[in-house]
Amino acid sequence: MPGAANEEQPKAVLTYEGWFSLHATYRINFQMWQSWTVTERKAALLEFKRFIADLEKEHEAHKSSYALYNASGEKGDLLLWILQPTLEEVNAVKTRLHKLKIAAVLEATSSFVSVIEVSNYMQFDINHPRVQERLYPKIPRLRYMCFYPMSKKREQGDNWFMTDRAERGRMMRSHGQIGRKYEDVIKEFTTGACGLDDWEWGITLMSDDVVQFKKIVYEMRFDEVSARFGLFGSFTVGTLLDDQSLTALFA
Ligand code: 76R
Repeated sequence: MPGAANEEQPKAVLTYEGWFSLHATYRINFQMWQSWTVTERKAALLEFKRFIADLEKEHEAHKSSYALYNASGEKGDLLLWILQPTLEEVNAVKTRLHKLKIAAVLEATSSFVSVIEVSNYMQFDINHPRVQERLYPKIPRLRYMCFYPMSKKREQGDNWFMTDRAERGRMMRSHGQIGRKYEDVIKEFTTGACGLDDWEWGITLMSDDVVQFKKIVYEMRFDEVSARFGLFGSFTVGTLLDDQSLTALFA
């Protein structure tokens, strides 16, 4: 019986799931874009902005959320993060995007499907506003966003999933202590992807100071849970796209 006091604690920690998530990057084929007539470009950009405005309306009403960033480097040009109550709705947003005129110049360069996750290594009340805010976040409009998928090692000697529950709790406490030092400068979101995508978690960081991403990730590399068990995928960083910078990008 789960929760029976005299039973051994289950190995898997209880997790709470919130909104479903898609992180996707797209490369813009500017050659093709510029081969379109001014009228075609105007119509396509207007239609894209209407799509964004609809996401914005739902975000404002706190029914779902999203973020749109200009990806740095050659991993893509657009970094889109979609949060919706169901996977069907995440798919619907993606499909709607694919059917826009502008999609003809977009090439998907990465995608990560997951679900917002809060794990109760530390005891908390699920109804606490802070927990609800983590499960159903209104993504802040901060200048920079960083996303990366990660897993935890399953090797002889260093296997996170074979590690004693109390030991994992101790390491997560230390992890949380480092994380909380950045509370004022970084907003962090954890999404779980076991059974959904190729890594176990997705980490999304947002800040008005891009250097803070480097600081937190570097500092955590020295902390036991990341140092011993962390396996990291591809990092993507980007700058906020608002109406003005979106217009400039497609100018
Ligand atoms: O309350 C607590 O003490 C801990 C709360 C907490 C959990 C359970 C927490 C806090 N995290 C948790 C879980 Mn986290 N986190 C990461 C990364 O780059 C790296 O080395 C690691 C990537 C960052 C930057 C980060 C930041 N965290 C997790 C999990 C799931 C673990 C599991 O279930 O096994 C992962 C993979 C993960 C990774 N974490 C925080 C932060 C920050 C900034 C905090 C404090 C946030 C806050 O309390 O508001």
